[in-house]
Amino acid sequence: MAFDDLRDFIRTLEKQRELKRVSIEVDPYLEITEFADRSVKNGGPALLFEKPKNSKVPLAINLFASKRRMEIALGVTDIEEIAQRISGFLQMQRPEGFLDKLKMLPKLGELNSMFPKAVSGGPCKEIIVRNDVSLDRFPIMHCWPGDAGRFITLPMVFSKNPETGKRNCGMYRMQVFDQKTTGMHWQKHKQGAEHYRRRFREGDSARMPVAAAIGSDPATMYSAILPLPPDLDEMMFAGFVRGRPVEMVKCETSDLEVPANSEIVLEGYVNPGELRREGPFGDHTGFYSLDDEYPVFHIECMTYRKNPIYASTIVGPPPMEDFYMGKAIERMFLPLIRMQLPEIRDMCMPAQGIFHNLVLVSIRKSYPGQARKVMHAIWGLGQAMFSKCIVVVDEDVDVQNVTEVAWKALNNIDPQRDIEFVMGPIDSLDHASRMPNYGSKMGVDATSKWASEGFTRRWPNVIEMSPPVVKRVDELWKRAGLDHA
Ligand SMILES: Cc1cc2nc3c(=O)[nH]c(=O)nc-3n(C[C@H](O)[C@H](O)[C@H](O)COP(=O)(O)O)c2cc1C
Ligand SMILES: [Mn+2]
Repeated sequence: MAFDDLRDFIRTLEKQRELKRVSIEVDPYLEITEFADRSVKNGGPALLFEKPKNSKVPLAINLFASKRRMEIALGVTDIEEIAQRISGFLQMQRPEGFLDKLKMLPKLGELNSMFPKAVSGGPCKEIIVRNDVSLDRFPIMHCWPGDAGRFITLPMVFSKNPETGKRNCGMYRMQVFDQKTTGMHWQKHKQGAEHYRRRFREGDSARMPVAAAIGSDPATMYSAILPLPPDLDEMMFAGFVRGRPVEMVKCETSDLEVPANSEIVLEGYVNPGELRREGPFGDHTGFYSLDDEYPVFHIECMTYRKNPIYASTIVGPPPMEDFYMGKAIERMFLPLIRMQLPEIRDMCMPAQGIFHNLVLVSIRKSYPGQARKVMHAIWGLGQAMFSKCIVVVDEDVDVQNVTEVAWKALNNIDPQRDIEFVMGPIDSLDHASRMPNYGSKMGVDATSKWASEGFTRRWPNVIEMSPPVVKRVDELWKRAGLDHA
């Protein structure tokens, strides 16, 4: 079951009591943030603001802001199902006989749904505006008091690799400078920035076409945040997840393509070398990220649906919607990581660590120094390079239980021996690193230490009651009348 578009998703959420309409007027200047923040922190529903102040366009927020809504968004009862489907592909073997081949058919069908389908038109073309482009039509939020202005926070930003022609889609916030100009906050390490750099380096001074689509079916929207390898099309991943190809339609002003079911599409370009101050912005970290220079996005054409719905999110002190989006990434990408690092049992990025500030990893240790090898491998793996503190524990530790990790890890370390610092790339949002984008990271080997690792003392066991006694006391407990105490 794949959603047709954002509206279809909203209808389903509403039916399942996961979305509430707000029919009173609420201001996109700060007020919607306060609503959304309270709702996500209280385990509340997604919100559809029908009357954002100064706009005729309704605004949807917190669409992905719970475990349950992430599952609905991706059409599963548990995110692990997607992880298992990915594993299934990775373990696919040459079919041996007819039966094997038959069994593979559904898989081939799944493969088929991965490839985006080019269509010649679609809902996002219902209204085409070229001459009086104005972002003022949309209820773009001013999220936090110290923000530099209004920001589009949930866009799917499309660009093409100038060398390979491959498409990329990333979610990069866009600060509104005026009615037809925004910032383009693709950070240094992201694919949009790479496309931009490549053009610039080659001395190509021509405009670089960019399109931002806002609001689509949820799997497609979600794919924009996935840390996929460069040149791997997010639209393929979206098609795989939803089990139905993403329909793509050509832009009016460039040869970029966008999801045909988008609510709103902003078409335009960035000029190589043209930068402008962007930020500050109340960010994922829960702090305001500092202002910095980013490219400028010039909008030439807007296309949108009749009665469009504007999709938005806020980030800020955790847990926010982005935590639930990030948690699903953690679950879906585990099998991929385990392909390279099969010793990894589980991984957890707790909310307080804002994705990558704290990565807890459990491993099955088979040789000396393996915990350190795992840290370095993670630091070398795409956006996992941003992992600021990696704590590696033995496989008996449940990394989803942060209390257990703290207890066992803190007992297991000799800090000077077991903590390792490395220098390398740092997330652009990190405000503590000595320089922007460059600084230190910490790995903690909290596994039990072996003689082959130079540990000459004996290693103690964790205390556990013997099972027969536990069983006996289960009974005695009741007899002692303590059940109701
Ligand atoms: C709500 C939200 C907002 C985001 N804003 C930005 C942003 O402004 N700049 C950025 O570089 N990454 C941002 N990200 C993270 C990227 O979307 C993410 O790193 C993605 O994998 C980048 O895709 P790419 O590898 O194709 O560049 C945001 C993520 C979320 C969930
Ligand atoms: Mn990408």
